[in-house]
Amino acid sequence: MNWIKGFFLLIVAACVSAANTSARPNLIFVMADDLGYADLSCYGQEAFRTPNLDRLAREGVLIRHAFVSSPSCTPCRNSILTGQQFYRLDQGANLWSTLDIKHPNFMHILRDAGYEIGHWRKAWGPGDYTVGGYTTDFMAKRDDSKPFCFWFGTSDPHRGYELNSGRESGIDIDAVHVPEFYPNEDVIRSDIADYYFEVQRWDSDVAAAIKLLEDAGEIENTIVIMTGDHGMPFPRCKGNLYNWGARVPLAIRWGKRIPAGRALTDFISLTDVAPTLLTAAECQIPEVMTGKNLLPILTSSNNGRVDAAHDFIVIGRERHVPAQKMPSMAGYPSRSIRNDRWLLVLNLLPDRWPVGVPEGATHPMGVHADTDGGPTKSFLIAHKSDPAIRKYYDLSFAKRPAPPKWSGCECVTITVWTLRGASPACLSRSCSARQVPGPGKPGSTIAAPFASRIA
Ligand SMILES: [Ca+2]
Repeated sequence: MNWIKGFFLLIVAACVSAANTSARPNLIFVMADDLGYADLSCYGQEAFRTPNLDRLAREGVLIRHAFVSSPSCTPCRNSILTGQQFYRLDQGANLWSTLDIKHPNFMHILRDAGYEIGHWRKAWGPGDYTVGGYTTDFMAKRDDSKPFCFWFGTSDPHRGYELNSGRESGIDIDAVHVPEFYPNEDVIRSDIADYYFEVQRWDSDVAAAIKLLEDAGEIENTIVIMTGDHGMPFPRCKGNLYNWGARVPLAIRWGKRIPAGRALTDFISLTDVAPTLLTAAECQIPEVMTGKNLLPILTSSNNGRVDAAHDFIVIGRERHVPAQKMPSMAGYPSRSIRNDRWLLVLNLLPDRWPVGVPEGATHPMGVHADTDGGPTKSFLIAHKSDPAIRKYYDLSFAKRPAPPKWSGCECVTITVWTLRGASPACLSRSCSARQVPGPGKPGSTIAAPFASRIA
């Protein structure tokens, strides 16, 4: 395929040059689009194999508790590029937005430090990056004397799918794992198998890139990070703060620098990618970044939870698509904190529909527009009057509980920020923030409605 060849040529040029001129590592960030955390063999998937992604995990380290900042394409990618939680990025907290160039971006920091940077297929988006001050010459012509940082994006396994492509590729429909929040129906298993088909296609693309690095003799001096931007494009997954929405696969390989064959249970945010790569490239981490350098964890020889402080994660969302009643452009602000045992989700405006109104949304899809269209969504909606199906429909689409009136919650929240050393700017972008005393860090701010709800 020509587009694959084009990517290979770029990588070859970069690999050859880096081998000759720099001891600093090359960096490849391999990101799938809409890949659930459990859908690789190395995470226990048994209906199909992902040998190449498994190999990355086997030759490096597998992270079992990796989470996005926000389970939506643009805010997730913004948070990775900037090393900051999504809610600190102005309108960049939303899908179909922009990223203001005022926010330090690890790719640009690397460029300024002598790295050549580039990307292939879907890196940032969707949205209009030119409005934020970025230009279309992001893919500048390489200087062969520099190491490189390459964002290897794909559009797999994003919808749409070719109907029955999974079944016809040989996937056993009866072996498909149906999440507990769906009925075990043929049409749903087949839909999931079509998604599996694209996961396997992504696995093949990654294999080709890895082989290229090997052929160039650069694999040992390249940090390869493999992950996804949020869960699969199915109801109650993508766009949601639950496990199937915000948890992603994550494997990192760096030759002998990262002891191989390990699996970690530290809670890791993808906002940690930027400070980690900047440290490896001998660059300073901007103070504004809330992510943490993971190299001490990655280069340790331990398994399990290497750093006891990494025992929770913070996730949230604002607007995915404008899925509320027309002409509203509002989203569904919510925040969550989770650890090994618990997930606390705060639905800040529970009168709204969590994935969009049943009909008449601003978004042209109209019906529960935060969820991508497909056979599983169509089945649940078509059978919502059936008592046997209704509970599944409600789990995906019905309104959700209000935040608990829970004294003590504020302490938990502040402790979170203290442990992570972060400086929260605003926990709800949909409202005006005001200063409140924060025992963790002077000057911390949280949003007024959030503070009142947890008081
Ligand atoms: Ca995506």
